[in-house]
Amino acid sequence: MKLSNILSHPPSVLTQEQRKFYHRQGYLGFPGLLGEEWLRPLQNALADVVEQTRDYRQSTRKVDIEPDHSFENPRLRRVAYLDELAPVFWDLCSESIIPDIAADLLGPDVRFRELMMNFKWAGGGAEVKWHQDIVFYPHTHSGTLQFLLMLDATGPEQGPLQVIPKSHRGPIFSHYDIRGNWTGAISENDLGGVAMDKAVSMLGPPGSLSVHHSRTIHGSARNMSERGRPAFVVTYSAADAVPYTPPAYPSVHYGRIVRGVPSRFAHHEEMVVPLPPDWSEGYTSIFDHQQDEKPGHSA
Ligand SMILES: O=C(O)CCC(=O)C(=O)O
Repeated sequence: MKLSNILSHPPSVLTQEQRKFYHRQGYLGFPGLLGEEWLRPLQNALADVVEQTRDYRQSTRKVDIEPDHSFENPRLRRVAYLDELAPVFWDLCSESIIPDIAADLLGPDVRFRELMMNFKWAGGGAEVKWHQDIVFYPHTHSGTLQFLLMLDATGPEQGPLQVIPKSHRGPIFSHYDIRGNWTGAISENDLGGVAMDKAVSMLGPPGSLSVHHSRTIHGSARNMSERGRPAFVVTYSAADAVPYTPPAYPSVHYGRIVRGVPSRFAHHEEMVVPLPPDWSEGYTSIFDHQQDEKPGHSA
């Protein structure tokens, strides 16, 4: 759906000004948006997941562990397919205000893509290098977006999500190295032309939510603080944005309509998008792919 059509639908939860800000800047922040009625059950369900994975010795299709993960000191990097693991996780994706915001930004018909948790533990939780999501899951147009919901308070020293305003209007970068290996990150060279000094950190109390456009450059530094930075990562697409590569995390809810109705048309936007590797046989996580790269987060 074209932007003018999106904006002509009355919003359900955002102001028209917020919608315009998102489309101009490529992101929006909602400090402290979700309250205890959501956070408490989410925390409990997540604690169960951590308990059940204490004895993991290696990463699996669903659970990506840090190298020093142990029973006594669990350090998960990411748990994917979360929407399958407890009803409250799927409720968050389908019944909360989050899909309402997605519908205000993408148009009324919205598909769910995936839900995962990036833990970013205290004392060194992994960096996410600068990247653009569209390269991980290209669609016929760029109407996909990613939310981060902060389970705990997030300050500047915890490796918060950072976004580069207006970068969704710039180039789509390769995310491959010069030898043609997938890195899942934008090269230092390409970042040289980006306004990295304009990076905005998404901070706030527990329940803070951010959303960014599929072309927005974003990343986050290692968490060297003494407090973790657990973030739920939820992605959606407009129903008329049709994916043409296999999903990294094909959960049972992948592609489900969460607002509105299925589209009878595909909307195409002219853009050149590097194709990601074929992940139909399995995917671990962005952290795993970015591991081999030199440290990259300097904003
Ligand atoms: O957890 C973060 O800080 C960034 C999340 C992200 O961009 C991703 O997982 O693709």
